[in-house]
Amino acid sequence: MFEQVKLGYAYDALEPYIDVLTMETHYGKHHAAYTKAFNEAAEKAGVAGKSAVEIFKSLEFVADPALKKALRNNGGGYFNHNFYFEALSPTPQKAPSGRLMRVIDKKYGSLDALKAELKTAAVGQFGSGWAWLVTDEAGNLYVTASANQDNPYMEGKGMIPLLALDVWEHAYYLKYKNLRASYIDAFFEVLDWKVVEERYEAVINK
Ligand code: MN3
Repeated sequence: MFEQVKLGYAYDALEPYIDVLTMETHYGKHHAAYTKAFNEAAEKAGVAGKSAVEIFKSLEFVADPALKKALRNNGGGYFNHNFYFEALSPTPQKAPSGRLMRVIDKKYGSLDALKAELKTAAVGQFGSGWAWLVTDEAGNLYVTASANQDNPYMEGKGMIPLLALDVWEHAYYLKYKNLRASYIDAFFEVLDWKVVEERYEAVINK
């Protein structure tokens, strides 16, 4: 049974950066609906005992196109939102502190430069989708973007997500209207780099 991550904060705790109505709708409606539909599709496909990541990596073996689409869209919607919401915090650590910070400095020059690259990817994602900071198993970082609810596991390139930035209009339209870039700036105000760093450590220490 796939379940939404329990939020470690109240719906209004990310104000003024992410407003309470967006949180109620995004987590309480959109994410809840993806999770419900993913559970139904996983049950139907006989893969309910697998992890979401295992399901994403074996989507090509699902023969029924409608079922494959349901697993992809709702599974991505389930997983990506868990990944997104659990990295937000009203009291975020504003930068990584250990090896991740050193790798960012080396590759991008500074954390601000990495954030600028993520913002460019997020603003440039045409239509609905996500921007990502990903790593390969060796710890090399890359910035990517995906359409719809796709995620790096579905691309089969061995990339492991570290940070997910939701740029569907439902993530920002109630407060920021058409100003996606303003929402992205606000996202970084509540992004907890401690969580991102823990994910990185889990990959490189495996
Ligand atoms: Mn969303």
